[in-house]
Order: sequence, then structure tokens, then C-alpha cells
Amino acid sequence: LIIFILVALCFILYSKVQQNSPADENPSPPARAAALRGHGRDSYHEDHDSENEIARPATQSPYELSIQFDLQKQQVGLGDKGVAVHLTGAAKERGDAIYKKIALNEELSEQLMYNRTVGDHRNPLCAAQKYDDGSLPSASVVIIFFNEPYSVLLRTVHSTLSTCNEKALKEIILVDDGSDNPELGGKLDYYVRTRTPPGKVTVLRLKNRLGLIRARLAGARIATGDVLIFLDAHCEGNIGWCEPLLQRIKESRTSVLVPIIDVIDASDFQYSTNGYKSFQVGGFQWNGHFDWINLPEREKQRQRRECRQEREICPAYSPTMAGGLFAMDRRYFWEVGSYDEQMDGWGGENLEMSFRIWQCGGTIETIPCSRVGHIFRDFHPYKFPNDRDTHGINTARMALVWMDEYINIFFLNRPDLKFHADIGDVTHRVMLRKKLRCKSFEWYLKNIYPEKFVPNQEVQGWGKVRALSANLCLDDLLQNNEKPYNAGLYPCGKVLQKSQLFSFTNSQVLRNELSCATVQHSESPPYRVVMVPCMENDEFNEQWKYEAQHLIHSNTGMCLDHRGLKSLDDAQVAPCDSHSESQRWSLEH
Ligand code: LR7
Ligand code: MN
Repeated sequence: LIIFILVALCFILYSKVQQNSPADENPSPPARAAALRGHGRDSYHEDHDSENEIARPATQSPYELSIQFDLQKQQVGLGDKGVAVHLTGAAKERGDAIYKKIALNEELSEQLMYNRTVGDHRNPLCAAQKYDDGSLPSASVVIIFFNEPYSVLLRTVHSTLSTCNEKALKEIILVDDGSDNPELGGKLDYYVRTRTPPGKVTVLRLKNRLGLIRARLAGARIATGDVLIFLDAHCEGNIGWCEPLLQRIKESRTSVLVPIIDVIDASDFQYSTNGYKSFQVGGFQWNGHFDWINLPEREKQRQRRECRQEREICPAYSPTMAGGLFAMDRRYFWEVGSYDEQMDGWGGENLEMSFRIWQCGGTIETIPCSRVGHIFRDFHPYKFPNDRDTHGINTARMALVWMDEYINIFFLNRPDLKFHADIGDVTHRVMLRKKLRCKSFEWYLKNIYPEKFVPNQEVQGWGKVRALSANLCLDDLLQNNEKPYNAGLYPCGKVLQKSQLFSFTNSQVLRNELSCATVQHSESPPYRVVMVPCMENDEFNEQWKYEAQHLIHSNTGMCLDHRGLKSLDDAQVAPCDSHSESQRWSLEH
């Protein structure tokens, strides 16, 4: 009887093991090769490896083989200290090909060790900083991803494990926003289980792609640390980047913190910085895009007044944040309205959070002793849900809630969004704003970002600069950037369009959002009108007078003139002539 029972038990056990084995346990040679590359199945959602996988001898798991194959491909020391690496031969060709597809050299990434070093780019003063080691708040690092290259994601994980204070790092939560790259499925789970410290790293799977905003929310919901630290899935930290963030939050729980964000090159993985002496903080443009600005002189003065450390390593107030890398007290994250859950896809959440934090009593600060590198890609390697402009739609939602009457300037820049059907309802966010008794956008501009140019404030006139004797308007040809470029004269639009939005200010400059009109001298007039970064030329050269409908450039004494226009792209000034009809201009408002 005993022998019979034993045999029966063996049989039951055996058939159970058989049942649980994944279908490709013994894959045919091509399938096996594909599994090695990590592309073995159509959809990994069905095959998240089952519990018994780890019980089998390790080498039998196709994941184990694949992981060992990956590790063999890595070269010790390659790219260490963040130096650039240039592949050659066939590898270079593979790298170039994948780069074209996903804006990132995945081939090279696979050759770099997960824990390569990036160097210590911090201000030397940082090394001597003391933190409350042992009593720092604990951190949950939330990393969201949608089809990120597997090796890049793992490098982000290992970098976090080795550069973020071990005691303070409570957990890393990887949120898979519905990726369909098979390598990010069972193989990632297996990797996490077998190659990362027990209990430290969790993979949270969203059933569908919900977009990065809801992915971050999902991660935050299961996080248990005192502080949430969000990272994009392609980051590498400098040594000790967590402590200064945690220390500052310990002292000031409504401070929302960003590290200095360095650049990791997407093709050669070089880690580069602008040096430790200066860094930029966040600004915005009226079209709803984030941009970088130099730390304003006004803020340096505040730091000197209010901060007890050497100014260079003091927290620096930042009007906005880029959005991907930041630390925030977990409870405060929820108190102050987390995110607008109706924001889809990508974009807009960063300005929404920035304005909300400032208007509702918090601060956004760059912490100079915390530096993290981020891979900037030339294009999005993914499509947006239903091909919609989620950035625009989300930004319109933000503007409706937070920008008050300044929303008109936003819509001037984005008329396409004014009546967009997909914007949806924002009532619950307006209620949140009321409940938190948040301040106005005007307060924000005056107090937090006074450097921001407002096209219809402190101006003598604004709108279209229109010729009286021809249908021509001054036009920046949408070259709203910070390098000098020619101003043009184009047929006036029926409605005010962004490229024809100019302001003639109380300080006598003729400008658009970022650039000021000046005159480029050449051998003889007419001279070209060019747009240059405001005030970086001498102020005098950027001044104009508006007299008797003439726009007179102060330094040259010449007048804006459309006579003999050679090209619509070349606005010109010529010697003033009070009788010349081609020198008369009106300002719309
Ligand atoms: O549908 C998606 N689901 C996701 O989970 C789309 C993206 N993602 C993930 C993605 O895998 C990545 O980890 O979300 C993260 C951010 O996406 P990226 O890296 O394609 O965005 P980005 O770096 O170009 O964009 C910046 O602006 C975004 C606006 O929504 C987010 O706030 C990003 O986090 C933000 N990145 C940074 O702030 C890093 C610093 C760069 C700057 C400036
Ligand atoms: Mn990113």
C-alpha cells in the first residue's frame, strides 16, 4: 500500500509540473533563439512565469539562459565614468539601425554593464555635506515604463540600487504601462526575482496602456516609503543623489524637489554636464511647453538671504519642473492633488503640477548636490493613444484650472485647442483648487516668475504690427528660439496668429516671447531686422521708438520699411522719411 501511495504521489506531482511548464519549455531551435533574444512570444501577458520556474534547475529556464547571454555581452569597464563609447564594425551598424528606430543605441546599451559608473559631477562642496544618515525619511522610487529597452531599464534600476542611500531606499516600484515588448514581461520578473535584493524591487503591471500620468499614480498608490521619488526609465544617478533630497524634505515637507538633470547621450551614452558652477531651472512658454531658464539673479539674492549654506549648493527655487525626475513627501503628494487622472498619454502634467504646487503653498526646488542623468531622445519611440496630441489636450486641461485670465495668452498660441472636443470636464480639479485655497496665476507670475514676459502687460501696444499701405505684418516665422534669426513681413492673418504676436513694451523694445528686434548693420541701408535674445545685446541696440506711426530703431535712427521688400523673410529698416507710406505701422491693441 505504501509503495502504491508513493507511486501515485509521484505521478500526481509529475503531471502537475508538466501542466505548469510554459509551452516553450523545450522550444524548437528557431523559437529558442528568439527566446534568447527575448522576442519569443506574441504576448507575454499570458506567460508571466509561473511559480515553479524558480524551483527548476536554474539553467533550464529560458529566461536564465537569456539573462546569461545578456551578461556575457556586457564588457567590464566600458563606458565607465560616463565616457562616450563608439562601436565599430557590425555592432556599429546594428547600433545605428536601432537608433534610427527608437532614438536610442540599444546595441551599445546592451554592451555596457548595468552598474557602469557615471562619475561624480557634483559641486566639490557636496562631498562634505552631512545628512541625518539613519533618520532620513525612507524613499519609494517609482519608475514608469512603456516599451523601454530592457537593458536601459535595468541600468536605471541598478544605478538606483547602487547610488541611492541603501538604508533610505525602501523600495523600487517598476510600473509597466502596458508594454508589449516581450522582454519586459516574464524575463523582467525573473530577473528581478533572481538578481535584485529580496523585497526591494516590485513590478506592477497595468493591464492596458494608461499613459504616464496614470502609471505614476498607480505606482504611488502602492508605495509605502515616506517620500516618493519618480524617475524616467532611462536614468543614471551620481553618487549620493538621494540623501540631499530626503534631507530637504525632512526639513520642509511641502518642498517638491528636482535633482540637476544631466544629459546622457542616446547614441554614445556619454554622461555630460554643464559643469557644477551653474545649472538651469524650469520655465515655461505661453504655448504650454516646458523650457529651461538660467537661474535668475533675483533668486540668487534670495538664496544669499535665506540659505545658511554656500549659495552654490543651496536649494534653488524653480518656477516649474521638467516632470520626470522629482521627489516629494508621499502624503503631501496626495494632499496637494497628486495628478489630474484624466490626463492621457504623455505631457502637460509637469506644468500642471508646477503651477499647482506653487499656487497652493508648496515650493519647487532644484537641489544642486543631487544629480541624475537622463537619456534625451530625438523623437518619441512610441505612438500616442489614438494619435492624439495628448500634450496639447492635457495642457489645455491644466490651463483651464490654473491659469485664470492668462489662458487667453495660451489660446493665442494654441488656437487649435480652444474648442477641442477631447479636453473634457475639469470641474473636480477646479473644486480641488478651491478646497486648497490656492492663489491666482497672477500671484504666481508676480512672485515666483517675475522674469516671465507677458505679451500684453507693461506694453504700449501689442498684437499684429501691421503696415498701413499693404497687407503685411511683422512675422517671426515661428522661429521662437534663442538664437538670432531674421524677422519677416508676411500677409496679415485674419486672426492673430502666434508668429505675428509682437509687443512694443514700456521699456521701448519690440519683441515676441523670447526675442527682441534689433538691426543688423551691413555696408549700406536698408538693414535687416533680426530677432536676438533680449538684453544680451546692449540694451540700446534693442530699443525702438514709435512716433507718428513710424517704428524707429534708436541706435541707427532708421525706420521699419516694407518698400522694395526682396523677400518676405527679410524685414528691413531704411532711412526715415516722414512722407513715406511704406514706413507707417499700426499696433493692433
Ligand atoms: O504612454 C507612456 N507611458 C509611459 O509609461 C509614455 C511614456 N511612458 C514612460 C516612459 O517609458 C518614460 O519612462 O514615461 C516616462 C517618460 O517618457 P519619456 O521619457 O518619453 O518622456 P520625456 O523624457 O521626453 O518627457 C518629459 O516630459 C514628460 C511630459 O509628460 C514627462 O514628464 C517625462 O517624465 C519628462 N522627462 C523628464 O522630465 C526628464 C528630464 C527631461 C527634460 C526636459
Ligand atoms: Mn525621459
